[in-house]
Amino acid sequence: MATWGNYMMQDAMSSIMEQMSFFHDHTIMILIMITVMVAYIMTSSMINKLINRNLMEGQNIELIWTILPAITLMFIALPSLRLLYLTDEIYNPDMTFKVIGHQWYWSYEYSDFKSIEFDSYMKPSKEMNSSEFRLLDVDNRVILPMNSQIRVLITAADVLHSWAIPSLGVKIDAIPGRLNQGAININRPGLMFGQCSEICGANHSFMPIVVESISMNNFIKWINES
Ligand SMILES: [Cu+2]
Repeated sequence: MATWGNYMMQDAMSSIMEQMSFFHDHTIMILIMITVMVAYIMTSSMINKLINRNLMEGQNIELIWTILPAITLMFIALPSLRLLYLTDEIYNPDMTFKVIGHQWYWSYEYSDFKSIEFDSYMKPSKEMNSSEFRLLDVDNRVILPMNSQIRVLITAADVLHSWAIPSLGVKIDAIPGRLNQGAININRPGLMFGQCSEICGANHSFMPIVVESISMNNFIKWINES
């Protein structure tokens, strides 16, 4: 990753996250327009000498400045709701895998095939090679096939955790005694990094998540070999 890449979010790896980025940009554009307008009105009303101390009300202008913000809010609320429901939608999944949060590591189960189970711990800095990210890489990555609908079932064994991967637009709480569900559809091969996002104890910062998406053929090969 380039120097600037270290300061930025990973690019979207799923269409849901792509939509979230678009929505973010759309909302920021509206915010910029409002900020510019308010700044202009504030400076101009400080500078000019247009004063009328008999002015008590103006029905028309009041109607306009009540309705315009309401319409502006609709332009944010409607796409936001669309995105909310898209994120929540579970299509017919091709496969399911399970995530269990522990203090302080993740464990994964693939029980659709033979029952594959493994723990995923953060790699200690001493054992890293130069292509890996400190505090972010794990010993056992989650391997998933790309271009397929995947269901994630998430729970925790001890305390609250949260399985979060920004580039997939996924952040689902891992709650003891509860099973949460999420949907993933990764649209290209690569690595997705994430971290536990619920303060879960002393080593909360040291239970990262790495998802590796590969082609379906390679995924089947991986399943057969593990
Ligand atoms: Cu945690």
